Amino acid sequence: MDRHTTSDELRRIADQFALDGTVTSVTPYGDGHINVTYLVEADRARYILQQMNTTVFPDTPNLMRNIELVTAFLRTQGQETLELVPTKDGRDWLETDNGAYRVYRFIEGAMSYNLVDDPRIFARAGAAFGAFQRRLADFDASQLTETIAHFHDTPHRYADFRTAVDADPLGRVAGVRDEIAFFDAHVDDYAQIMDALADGSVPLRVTHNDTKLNNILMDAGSGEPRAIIDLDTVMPGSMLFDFGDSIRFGASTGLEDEPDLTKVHFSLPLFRAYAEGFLGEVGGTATERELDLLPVAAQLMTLECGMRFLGDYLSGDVYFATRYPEHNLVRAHTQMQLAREMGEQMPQMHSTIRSIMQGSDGGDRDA
Ligand code: ADP
Ligand code: GN1
Ligand code: MG
Repeated sequence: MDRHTTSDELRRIADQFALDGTVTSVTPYGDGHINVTYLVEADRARYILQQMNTTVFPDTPNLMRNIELVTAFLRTQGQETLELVPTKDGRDWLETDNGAYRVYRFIEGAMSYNLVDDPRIFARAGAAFGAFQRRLADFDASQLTETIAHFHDTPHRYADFRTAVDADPLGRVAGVRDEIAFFDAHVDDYAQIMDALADGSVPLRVTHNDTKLNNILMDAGSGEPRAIIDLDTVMPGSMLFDFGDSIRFGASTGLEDEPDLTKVHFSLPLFRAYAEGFLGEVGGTATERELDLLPVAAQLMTLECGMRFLGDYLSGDVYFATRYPEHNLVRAHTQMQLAREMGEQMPQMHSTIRSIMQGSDGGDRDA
């Protein structure tokens, strides 16, 4: 994909969408790792223009169909959500020699976080992702295409990681032997969620699958959640993926790419806050096995993301957007540190979930 589209080209691309008013500027925007995102300012409204990552999501028609279906469904429930702006000739997206583009209305008056230290904010994120999943419980999952196969299949991710280690195209393996050994040492843990899905003790639900904190927009005034964004990976999955991935990113005292590991720690108070918010929405429908695996899921999603970052570093940074050569390695290090600390605090995480389910927070469970 082309990350160097000129601003004239971008204006021409934006001009092909049915925008309100004339385009005045197009500038890079946001912290996403996958799509190339721009803010489009027109004289009467603002928009998000995205060059979709067609390497990561090769089936654009079905990806866009998923997004249409899910956003239409959420809208009927009165939930604010992404709103696609069609091209002037009425299409959902634009195919150019340079790639595939789409436009969303800019959700005004909202903000997102890459880091929180206030548990109350994180609890709201938990409630919002929980509510998202609860709402989609009534959505017919058979309509959805799986946009990326094996997305949170951790044993499959580990096999991909080992393939990257064996290929070692840049000779980077020699510098990260300890990191590789760390992910190898956890090999017996990786199948826990997939096994539970296979034996039916964990049900398949419609899940978001990319629940990091910056994929939720909060109202800039009230601080209340407004909309869940980045709907590219909404597909059948486990509640454990959504819970675990949120904890991975948000229950940390440091940024995902913080190079100073003394700043990066797993925070049990943030874990508790998120779990209270999330289980307040979905605790009543969770199976015993799901509740039991929530702490494990936090660690597994962290290990999985860590090995994806390290694998991408070894492969030459072809998947995640990076700003400097060691960026994926720095990200892998934060995930390793968090996964290690989660392992140490596993008993405390379990007792936190138990106490939430016994208290009023998830109390609709027995109702
Ligand atoms: P990626 O898949 O690369 O993560 P996202 O869809 O998450 O891309 O978009 C990247 C960023 O752009 C988001 O984190 C958010 O800050 C911003 N963004 C995306 N869509 C909107 C929107 N409709 N309104 C306002 N901001 C948005
Ligand atoms: C990517 O698209 P974005 O930046 O929200 C990735 C997630 C990772 C995350 C790590 C489609 O999310 O799976 O957990 O980076 N998305 C995809 O920050 O691979
Ligand atoms: Mg995103």
